[in-house]
Amino acid sequence: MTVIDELHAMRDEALAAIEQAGDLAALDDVRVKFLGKKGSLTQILRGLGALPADERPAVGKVSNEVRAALEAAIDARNSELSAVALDARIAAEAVDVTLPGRAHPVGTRHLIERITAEISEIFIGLGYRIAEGPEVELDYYNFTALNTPPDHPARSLADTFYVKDLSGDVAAVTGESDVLLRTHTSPVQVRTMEREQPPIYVLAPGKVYRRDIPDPSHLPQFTQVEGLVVDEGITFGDLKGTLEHFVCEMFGADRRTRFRPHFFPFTEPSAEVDVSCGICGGVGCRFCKGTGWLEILGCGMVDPNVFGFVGIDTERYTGFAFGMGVERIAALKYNIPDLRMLLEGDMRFLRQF
Ligand code: 2NM
Repeated sequence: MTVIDELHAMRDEALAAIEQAGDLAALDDVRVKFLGKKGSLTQILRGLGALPADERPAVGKVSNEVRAALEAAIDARNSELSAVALDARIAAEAVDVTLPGRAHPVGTRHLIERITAEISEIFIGLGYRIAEGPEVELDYYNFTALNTPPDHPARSLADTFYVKDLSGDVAAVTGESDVLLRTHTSPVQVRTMEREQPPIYVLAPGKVYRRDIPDPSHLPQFTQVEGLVVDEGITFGDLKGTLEHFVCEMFGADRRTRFRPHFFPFTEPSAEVDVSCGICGGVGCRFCKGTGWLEILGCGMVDPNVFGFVGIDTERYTGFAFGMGVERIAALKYNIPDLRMLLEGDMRFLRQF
């Protein structure tokens, strides 16, 4: 077998191996095996020196042709295998745009927050400002300045959370304390009247605390909105018109109101306000316990004694005030049978609103 025959045999073997290389690594092995420094071509050409000089050019020419043919075949196969590798990578990394997306649950404000804001908006529309104050209050602002005498039952340990001083002060030893969790937001209004001269039109929304055992109609912590107006010539008629407007905005223009005489230490005269039952329209049903009416708030003309504590001139000014429990308003508006459901955080319940 001549050297040229050897070259041709090697070329055919190499072309077959190139064709069979299954991936880029195998193809490179083939290249090294046939064209590398110690590869087949080099081995064959090592015998070149033994040939007669006149045969060498022909062998050199065939050798170059074989190298060129193999390099071309390797390049071509390289392109094919690269394309296959790229296809495989694209397939592996592909994003399936038909897959359903992952839902990101969006939170909402709690029902009580939203109703508090709704009530606030109604009074802001009438020109009121929002006022805030501390939830841990002094007895003076929560009771004394609100004309609530020292022996009033609301002041008892059974009704009010008193804050104990743990520093070892006398108050801690005797159990008496002049610091408490506010039982209504009225102290915010007292602080406002202490600070500002009339005209005063303020709304005080916020958390309040009472020592009640939770049941369907009581919570030891709840949300109140109270309002206060002090100006020249304010009458009970202004109070009625204001609250009737509020009820229409909050519950609907078809609802009626009634004012029943009541007693509060801080207002005189005082009243409780009912709204006609939204279930039966006022004829009486289970929801309104047969009365046709639902109690929604308390109100009255600010007692002159309260003005005395804060230094407002009772000869020049009169005022009215009112207060309501937001959880109770929510329960009436949405027929919620038990106020505790508003605090339990059961999303199946809360998501309805
Ligand atoms: C109510 C009912 C009646 C009230 C009174 C005052 C203040 F500070 F002017 F004396 N603030 N809030 C008031 C009056 C609150 O809640 C049922």
